[in-house]
Amino acid sequence: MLAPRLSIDPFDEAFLADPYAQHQALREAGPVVWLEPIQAYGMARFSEVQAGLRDYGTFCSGRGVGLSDFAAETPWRPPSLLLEADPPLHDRTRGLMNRIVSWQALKAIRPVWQERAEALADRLVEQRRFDAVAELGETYPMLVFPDTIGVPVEGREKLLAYAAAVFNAFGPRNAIFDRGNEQAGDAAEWVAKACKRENLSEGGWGMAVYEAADRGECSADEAERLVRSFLTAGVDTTVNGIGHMMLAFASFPGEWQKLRERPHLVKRAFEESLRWDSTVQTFFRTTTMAVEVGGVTIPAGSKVLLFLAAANRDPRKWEDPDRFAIDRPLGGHVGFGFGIHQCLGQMVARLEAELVLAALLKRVKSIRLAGEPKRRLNNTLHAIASLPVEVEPA
Ligand code: PQS
Repeated sequence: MLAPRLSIDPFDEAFLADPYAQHQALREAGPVVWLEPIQAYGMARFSEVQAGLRDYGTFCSGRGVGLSDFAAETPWRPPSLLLEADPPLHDRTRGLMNRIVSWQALKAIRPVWQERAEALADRLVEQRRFDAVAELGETYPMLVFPDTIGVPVEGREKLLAYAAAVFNAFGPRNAIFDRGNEQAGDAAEWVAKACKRENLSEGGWGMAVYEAADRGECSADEAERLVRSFLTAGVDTTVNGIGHMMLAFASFPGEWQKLRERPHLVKRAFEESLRWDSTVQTFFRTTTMAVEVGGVTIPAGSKVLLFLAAANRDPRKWEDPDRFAIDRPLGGHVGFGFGIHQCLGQMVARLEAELVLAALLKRVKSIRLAGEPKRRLNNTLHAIASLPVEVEPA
């Protein structure tokens, strides 16, 4: 059977501005669709997305997780040794990184991260009105994450523009990609320098990668590129994760009341906000062989776009999926992906969100939108440029 052919372009500006409006059409068309404008397959139902992520042998990452096929085109930057790698290479580098982003490492940073969350919450609640993206979503990760990696202070604000450009590069070479590159300016050079051993501080996670190289776990060149992974994936993702968590509470005020009564739901609230609005909207895989999905044969060497965010609102999986409900039964969303590539930084993201949310919860009686949220279009991330909120102190 052939896949239904759709004229939906998941990277045009209307789609990116409101992807949720079009996810239903993608899911309803079938388990696999052919997306004419990008000449690639797509899967938007939970069960097929999860199965595709599980089957890394058929749906590989080594040919890139963007639209560009590394077997046919030169990658936009040297491929990530994690994200854009398959086993066995992937498992070696991922094992090394897992030992750095460990439970013990997180336990060690928690007190300092908590102190910074409390201080920031004090200030914002005193202000009453603030931009939950510029003054919280961006400020908090920038207060904690770059120090933990150990990058220079001078110029570190470039991390945001760099990440935005990389995430754009997973899509087509559209106007959003060009704009992102322009705005990044010399950010890629700054990041390349920051990844070098001599520019990383002692005791940081960046230096820890080089220490793994000293023990023979990887080469020095690989270490440099693995530090780049921290710097690429670690900021813009949590910026928008925290941003959407705040948007969720501002949009569903009853959930804040619920959380005030049941503060043990803090961690679940963040998971639910990721399900409700997944920062990472999509990723591609490439088929290594012909594969049948729901009666449709996808030929070998095809790009397949996995709609993580659509899967996270698939009514086949979730009851009342458009509702943000912090006490919904745990369901195993795919906002952090699934399988061998599942987010390396998920514990970091969870810790940041938990500390921010807990700090606000102690101080805030209610949250409301104080203006129109503004979106920032990105080919991979669902991103917010500005989110004016007003809080009522407890
Ligand atoms: C890298 C790893 C992960 C890397 C979008 C992108 C990523 C989540 C959402 C990402 C980007 C880069 N993660 O290893 O360089």
